[in-house]
Order: sequence, then structure tokens, then C-alpha cells
Amino acid sequence: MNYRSDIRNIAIIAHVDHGKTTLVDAMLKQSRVFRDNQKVGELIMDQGDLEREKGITIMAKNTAVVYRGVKINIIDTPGHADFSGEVERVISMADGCLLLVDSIEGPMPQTKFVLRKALEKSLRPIVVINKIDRQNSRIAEVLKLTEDLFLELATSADQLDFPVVYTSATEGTAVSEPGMKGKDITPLFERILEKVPPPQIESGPFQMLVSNLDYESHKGKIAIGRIWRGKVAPHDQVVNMSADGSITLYAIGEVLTYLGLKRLEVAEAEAGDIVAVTGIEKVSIGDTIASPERPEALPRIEVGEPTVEMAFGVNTSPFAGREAYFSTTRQLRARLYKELETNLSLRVQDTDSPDTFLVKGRGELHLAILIETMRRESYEFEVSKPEAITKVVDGKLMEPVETLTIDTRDEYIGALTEMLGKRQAQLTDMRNDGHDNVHLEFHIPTKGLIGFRGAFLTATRGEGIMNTAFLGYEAWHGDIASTRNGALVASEQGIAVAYGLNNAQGRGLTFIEPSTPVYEGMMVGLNSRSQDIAINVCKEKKKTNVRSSTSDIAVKLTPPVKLSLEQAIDFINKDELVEVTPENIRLRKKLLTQAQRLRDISSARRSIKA
Ligand SMILES: Nc1nc2c(ncn2[C@@H]2O[C@H](COP(=O)(O)OP(=O)(O)OP(=O)(O)O)[C@@H](O)[C@H]2O)c(=O)[nH]1
Ligand SMILES: [Mg+2]
Repeated sequence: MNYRSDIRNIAIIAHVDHGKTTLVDAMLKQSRVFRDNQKVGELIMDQGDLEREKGITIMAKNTAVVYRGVKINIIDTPGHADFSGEVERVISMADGCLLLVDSIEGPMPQTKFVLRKALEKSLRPIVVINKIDRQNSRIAEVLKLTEDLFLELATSADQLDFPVVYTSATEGTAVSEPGMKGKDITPLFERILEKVPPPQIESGPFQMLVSNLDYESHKGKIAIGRIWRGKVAPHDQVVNMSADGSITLYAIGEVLTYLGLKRLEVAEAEAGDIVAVTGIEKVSIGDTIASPERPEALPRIEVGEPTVEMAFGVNTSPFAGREAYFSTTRQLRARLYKELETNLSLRVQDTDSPDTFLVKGRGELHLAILIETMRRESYEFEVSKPEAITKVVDGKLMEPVETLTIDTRDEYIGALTEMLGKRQAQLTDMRNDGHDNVHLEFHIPTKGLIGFRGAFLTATRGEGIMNTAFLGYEAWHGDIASTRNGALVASEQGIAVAYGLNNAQGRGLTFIEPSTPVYEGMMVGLNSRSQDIAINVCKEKKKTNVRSSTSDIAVKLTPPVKLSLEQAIDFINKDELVEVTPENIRLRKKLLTQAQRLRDISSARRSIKA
């Protein structure tokens, strides 16, 4: 076996927000891949619009820096549990990983999840305790907790012998011992060169595993992955081996390697490197591209199963067709199936109804990002309440369960444990820091988490952080009753007016402003009681001959509660839908008229009695 001492391949893994992308910034900036006068800003790798808006990484991405003549290929990964499929997808390209741990938060649920995945793949870990510049950092304690995590997860003794580097990614500094004054990020680079094994290579005919796809209009599809054997050059004849066993002959277009934010055309690339190749028209993630001399497929990338599903349907609201470019079943179906090419942990299924598709993902945010992406591409459609995906194993109904951790103030413990009890959560750990901050851990079925985030934010008045990580499947814990109040439902189509909305506000909270177009069955607010109530928000004040004083004309409305897409998805019940268009997010009852809804209730009653 040979090694390439001129390359290292590393993945950066961590819990959400522990500083992965910022650390990549620091490495890029120090290795001077930018012109001196180039303004590059922060979170350079988070290039997607949604990534920038939300300040989180959604897609794993490649970059590379050169340090002391060695090219370090870096894979930045998302830390949010919903995108953990991305981590599983890309870590097989690496030989080592930087496990980042926030010096205040310490190891979190997703730290454990990604470390387990990395150790399973035998990646050599370097622990990076990050954010050491922060006031309340508790470095020694966090290191101890990280060691405990390794003890729990290591599959061999040598995995316990991991190096530790202490960093401030924002300041761009790293040190090998806590308390030292950092100058730059060099100690981290040194540790990578020393501890991450150089890639092992095999000589022989070309073979690469496709771990990622990209698209450029003039280049077409770009297949990204690690070369495991041999070399590749432009115009080489290769075969692509797909999931269905088919083998197709292609000629390679360009061969590109990474440097900073750019991909550079090269005349040849060799085993051990991470490359991007063009010219393979029909390629999917997991395919092997190889020389026709020895077409051997590498094991396909395995990604964990989805846990949450939602129905995506053609928009059936009275306002359908007004606000989007793509609205037909055929367009919706094609778009959803196209997503499967790159979104490995997503599943799409046709249903009995030709207008509805079942879409399965890793969590509400995973699906919400897809919805948001589609509406920005000018699609309109309707989605149902997310539900946990159950399965039957040996005749037994099983459901997904997760770890939920909450960091908040002491005073909210009571309210939270009561709310979570109703959602079948069990408290497994509780720690106080002596300053009225509490850390809570729960074991909870995924179905209990659906709709919880909104309730959590309200209950803790924004003073709480919650995180979840998938644990596994357990026997069904039983049904959970909805705890939400009823909705204020528009009883007529028209334009909402202040007078009508003021009446609605007498009943509860409203979601819309005056002059918003509404239709019968659209949900315009939240009732303060448990049942739905139909209300005419288009109703004007009766005109009289008596001139009213100005105070009488100007109705004082409380500003509406505007739900974001994620909040809307979180909010709805089973008999409700979210209508998504490029311009609006509307909530509606599945059955639009009150007569239909009453009939539905009475037929449900009859069937219970029968
Ligand atoms: N004080 C301090 N803040 C940091 C440091 N590193 C990162 N941050 C901040 O932490 C926040 C999250 O940083 P990111 O780099 O986006 O974290 P991430 O791990 O890439 O997050 P995801 O990709 O969403 O999982 C940002 O506001 C950073 O500015 C650090 O060393 N010190
Ligand atoms: Mg990131």
C-alpha cells in the first residue's frame, strides 16, 4: 500500500453553531487563498441564500488549503441534526476529522451522533475545543466531558488517544495548551499534518466514489468525490455504475481540484485526492466512476432513514394559480423527484391520490428547507402536518425516538416538564450551574417533538435553547392528543378589514393584517378556546347616518402574529394545511366550508358510536 504525503483529507464535524464554518474561514484566511484586497467576509463557505439568512450550514461543502506544501482537503458539514444525512454522505471522503466542541456548551447531542459516525468510519479524530475567547468558557470541564464521550463511543483503544487543539475561530488563533496566547492557526495545521494519516492509495485503473453533485449551466452536472484508485485526466473514457446496476460509457470533460473557494482545472488527478469531474451526464450520489478496464463498484453510501413525513399536494386553495409559475401536479412531482438526486436522506413516494406525494425527511427543518427552496423557485403547493414515520418490525409497531436537550433558566423547569410530560418525554438528566441556569435532557418520541419548538419558545420567552438528536426506534408509546387551541377561521371570501379583525381579536390572536385577501376556510387566527370558530373578518362596520367621531372610525388593532414557514408547519393540526406560494404562506382547514367541517365531525361521531 502506498501513501500520498502531499495530501490530507479532513471533515469538520460538530454540533450546530460550535464554529465549524468559522474555523474554515480562519484556515482559508491564513493560507492566503484570497487576494490581499479581496473582501471575503464571514462564514465564507455558507454560500446558499438560505444558509446566509439562517446562519447555518445546510449542505456539506469542499474546500482546500495548502500548508507547507501539503494540500489539506477540507469538508465543512452541517451541525443541525436534520441535516445529519449530509455528514454521513461526505465523511467517507476523509481520513481524519476535526471534532469541534464549544468551550461553554461542551459536547451536545449532535456531537455524539457525528463522532459515532466518524469513529465507525475509522476517521482519525482531532478534538478542537473552540470559542476559548469566550468569557465563561470552561475548557477543562469540557475536555473531561469530551473524553467521557470517546470512552463511550470508541471502537478501539487507539481512538482514545486523540490530540487536542484549543481555538478561537473568530480570532483565527489556535494553541496546543489552554492558557497559551495564540498567534495564528498554525498549531492546528501542524496537528493535522502530524496526526491525520495521508491518504492510502492503490495503483491501477481509475476508480472514484461520487459523494456530491453540483451543477453549472455551461459545464452541466459535476460529480465530486474521492479517487480511490488510479488517475483521471480530461477526455478519459470511463464508465458510470449506477444504483440499478447499469453501466454507461462516458468521456470525462474537465477534471477539477479544490483550492480555496475555487475549483481549478488540472491536467490529471490521482488517487487520494478529492476531485470534481464533468461530462458524466447521468450520475447520482453513490455511483462509482471507473475505468472500463476494471469497472468495480465501490459500496454505495449508506444514509440513515428519514423519521418525519409530510404530504405535498397540488395547491387546492381558491387562490391557486395566482402567485406562482409552477403549480401543476406534473411540475410538482418532477421537482420533488429531482431533489432525490442530491438530498440523500430524503424520500418521495406517490400516494393513492395522483395530486399528493409523501415526502420523508430527517426532521421538520429538513422538510421546511425544501419547501422554502421550492417556493423561491416559484412553486406553489400545500403541505400537511409533519408526522413521525412509524414502521412494523416483527409484527410490532415501532416509532422513532430522540434525545432532547434544553438549556434554559430554572424558573421554566415546571412549565417545560409539564408540557413535555404530555408529549411522552422522560427526563433523563438535569444539571444546574448554580447561577439559575439549568440543563435538561429528555428521551422523547419524535411525534412528541412535532409542534414543540413554537410552544418551547413561548414557554421560555425566548430564553432557552433546545436541541434534538435521533436515537433509534422503540415500540409505539401510544397516541398524543393535540394540545393546541382552536383556530379562527374566515367564514367568507373577501378582503379582511380592521373592523372584522377587531372582532376576531376579541376571540383570540390574529395572523393577518387589514386588506389581506382571505377565503372561506382560511385560518386567520388562534382562538382562546379549544374549538374552531368561523368569523367574518371582511365585515365592515354598519354605516349609519350619524357621523361618528374619529376615535370610532380608527379601530385600534393589536399587530398580528405573523408565522414563519417553520412556525406554520409546526402549528397546524391533522385537519389543516399550509398553503405555500412564492408570495404567501397561508394556513387553512382541509375542508374549506363550515358545512363540510360540520358534516365531517358528525360523521366521525357516528363512526365512534357505531
Ligand atoms: N466568540 C466566539 N464565537 C465563535 C467562535 N467560532 C464561531 N463563533 C460564532 O459562533 C456562531 C456559529 O458559528 P458557525 O461557524 O456558523 O458554526 P457552525 O458550526 O458552522 O454551525 P452549523 O454549520 O450551522 O452547524 C457564529 O456566530 C460565530 O461567529 C469563536 O471561536 N469564538
Ligand atoms: Mg457551518
